[in-house]
Amino acid sequence: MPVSAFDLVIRNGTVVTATDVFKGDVGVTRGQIAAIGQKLAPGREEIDARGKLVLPGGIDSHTHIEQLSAAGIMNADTFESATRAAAFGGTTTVISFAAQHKGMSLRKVVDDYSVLAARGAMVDYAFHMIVSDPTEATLTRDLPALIAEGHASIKLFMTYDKLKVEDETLLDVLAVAREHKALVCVHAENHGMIAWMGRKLLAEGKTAPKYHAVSHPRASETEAFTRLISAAALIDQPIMIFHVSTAEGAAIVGDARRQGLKVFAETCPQYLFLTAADLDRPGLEGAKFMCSPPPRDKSDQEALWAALALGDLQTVSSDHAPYRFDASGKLSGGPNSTFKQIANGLPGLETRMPLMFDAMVSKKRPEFAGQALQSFVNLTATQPARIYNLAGKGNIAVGLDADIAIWDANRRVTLTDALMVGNTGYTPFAGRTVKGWPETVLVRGRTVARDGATVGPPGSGRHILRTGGWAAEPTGG
Ligand code: DUC
Ligand code: ZN
Ligand code: ZN
Repeated sequence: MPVSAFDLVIRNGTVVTATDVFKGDVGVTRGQIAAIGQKLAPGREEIDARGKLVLPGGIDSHTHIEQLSAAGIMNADTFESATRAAAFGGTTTVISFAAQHKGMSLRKVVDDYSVLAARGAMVDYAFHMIVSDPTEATLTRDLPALIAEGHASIKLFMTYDKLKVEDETLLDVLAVAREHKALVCVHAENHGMIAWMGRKLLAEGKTAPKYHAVSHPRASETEAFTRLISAAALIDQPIMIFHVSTAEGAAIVGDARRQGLKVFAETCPQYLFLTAADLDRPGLEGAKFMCSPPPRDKSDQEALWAALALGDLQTVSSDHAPYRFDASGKLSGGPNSTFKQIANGLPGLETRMPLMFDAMVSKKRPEFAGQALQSFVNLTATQPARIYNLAGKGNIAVGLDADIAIWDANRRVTLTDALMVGNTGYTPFAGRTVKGWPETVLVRGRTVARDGATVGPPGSGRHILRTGGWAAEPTGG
């Protein structure tokens, strides 16, 4: 019996990184990439990737999993079902939230989510800590200790009654993050404008889901971005602005970056593929497309694609926030719910990678001409790994974790509710046919999904601690 040089060899594929595309073999030993080259020695296991693309697994850096909303509605996914959806869709690492609500100890919140994830996750994971109750103990005891332990990012909300922080508190948290080296991610919308618009619309009897989009005026994004960036600049603290939805928002981020400010930003498939018109459906059907901020217009989609290509926006996450279209989720307020009573959020973990691949690689978005595959990898894996300090992740290189998705670039798949493997029961992207699908997905060299079947097992995901604080030097144009 010849001695196998590797545990696994992925042979004869076209390997894609954020910078290169080349034909070759990838050898994996003990979960890590041990060699990349031609005609590698045999592995104990071999995958024939001839005619296929060998890409880094996706990193979805903004997902809500097993999380209770501020309104008390549990989202539809457990760590098991959400990470099954991730694996199915080519994502091998997720960052979800340890969500503090008022009165909760942040330490206990992180401990509790860690237990849930350790039990259920079948891909690797990390947490952003949502801080909604920045008490003295949270700021001076729990946050410094938790950041030092590897939870190197904080999430703040500038809107939502029960979550929002006011300007002074925002600065308190930014200052703690600066001292202890954490990145601060922010849901930046102007609360007053949204609340005022909501009251006005309801008073006029405008209650349908489509008014959700009207109630989040474009200015609510631009005002909050500007205020947030000013606050972060005041104390020189890096920030990540979540889910940019408007052309103006993207422009504000771009301007800030050109001034040298440490501002990063993401957008999500719902802002690239949906518009506010999707919320305008009979009855409450439009609730399936309700997220905050809302999808905008075609011209915003174009501006967001341009901003991604320019590097003004550096990542595309799903903002997976799944609520079933029934009384346990979207319709918990009953059949006559107003848009204000409907949980905000969309499922997106399993469709993010295929939608982006289809648009960038198969349909050849012109912004990425000549660099489509590398740009796809960069936006969905390499940049999130860098920005969030996910060591060992986001690329195909010797010494990194063998988190790999083997794509069939020619496979056409129609997205349907029935195809989805998460717990939400629907996809807002139903009816679209995408070209390109991740057929085999590996986490640290272990197959977690193959040909549409996920194999897990739950609990096999590893917690990626980001010790050393936030010290990334991301690129991004
Ligand atoms: N909006 C949020 O603020 N969070 C989750 C999803 C959403 O739509
Ligand atoms: Zn948000
Ligand atoms: Zn979110």
